[in-house]
Amino acid sequence: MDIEPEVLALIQHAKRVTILTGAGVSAESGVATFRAYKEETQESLWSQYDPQKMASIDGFRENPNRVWQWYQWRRNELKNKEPNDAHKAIAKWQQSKTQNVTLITQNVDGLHQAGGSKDVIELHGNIWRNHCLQCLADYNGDVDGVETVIECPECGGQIRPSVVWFSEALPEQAWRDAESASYSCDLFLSVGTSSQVYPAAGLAALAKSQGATVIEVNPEPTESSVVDYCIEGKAGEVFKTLNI
Ligand code: BV8
Ligand code: ZN
Repeated sequence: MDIEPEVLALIQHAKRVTILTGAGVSAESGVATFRAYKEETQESLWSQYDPQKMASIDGFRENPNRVWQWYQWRRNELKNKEPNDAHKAIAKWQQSKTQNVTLITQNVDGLHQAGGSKDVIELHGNIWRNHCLQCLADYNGDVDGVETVIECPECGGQIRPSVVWFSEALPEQAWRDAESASYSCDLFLSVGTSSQVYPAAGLAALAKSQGATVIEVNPEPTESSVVDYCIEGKAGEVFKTLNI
């Protein structure tokens, strides 16, 4: 795949790079994305389940065990998944001495960390962590194979996955860090996201508003109106070509 020289130059000469990743960056690791990706007629995760039921506080309150089991299924799906070339290339880029690179992810799979990234701004939490819905205490017990909601040892409440559900606020510190990284970059790279979920999808517009160039990496351009350039390709292949 070839990348236009002008785009390549923008990426190589940027001083402060902010990267926002979505489910597409894990697609080449074999992880289902949330919305069907036409070319691969990949089974879309959400199409099997109603997201408002599964990834929402109302869904959990209505049927805690069903939501808990969906997350246990997803954790099982993730167990044998490895970071791909995109995760590894981004981790290497973050070590750059000449460019300041900040990584923000909407993903909850932990594959950026597995690929070597140290500082990851996790806007939507992390599927490998759990906490109590009622008293918010972290729960560090082993949940492998546990099929029903665990009772909180601190308060008797319900243990839930530490991900951000629809209509829940994003973690304050993560959102502040993501906003400031978007306000202060000269290049905003949106990788493998359909840019449909807010407020994460609004970060590119924040970056654009202060003069950053917005580049998207996606096999199919999204409707995002703030994108300056789209590198049409799979994240792993694009980052391999970029060789940064
Ligand atoms: C909040 C964690 C308020 C859980 C997730 C109407 C209009 C605007 C907004 C709203 C609205 N109604 C409601 C809202 C708000 C809502 C929202 O945005 N809804 C959307 C659907 C309209 N947002 C919220 O509820 C957020 N909270 O607003 O709170 C508030 C404020 C203060 C106080 C209290 C409350 C919370 C949103 C977080 C939800 N949690 N995940 C879990 O994972 O189970 S979201 C979920 O979607 C994932 O995190 C995922 O990352 C995220 C976004 O999806 P993408 O990552 O983009 O994935 P997708 O499949 O869509 O796209 C993949 C892309 O990759 C595609 O473009 C594809 O082409 C591409 N691709 C495929 N293969 C490759 C590739 N790209 C590169 N390489 C490849 N190989
Ligand atoms: Zn508790």
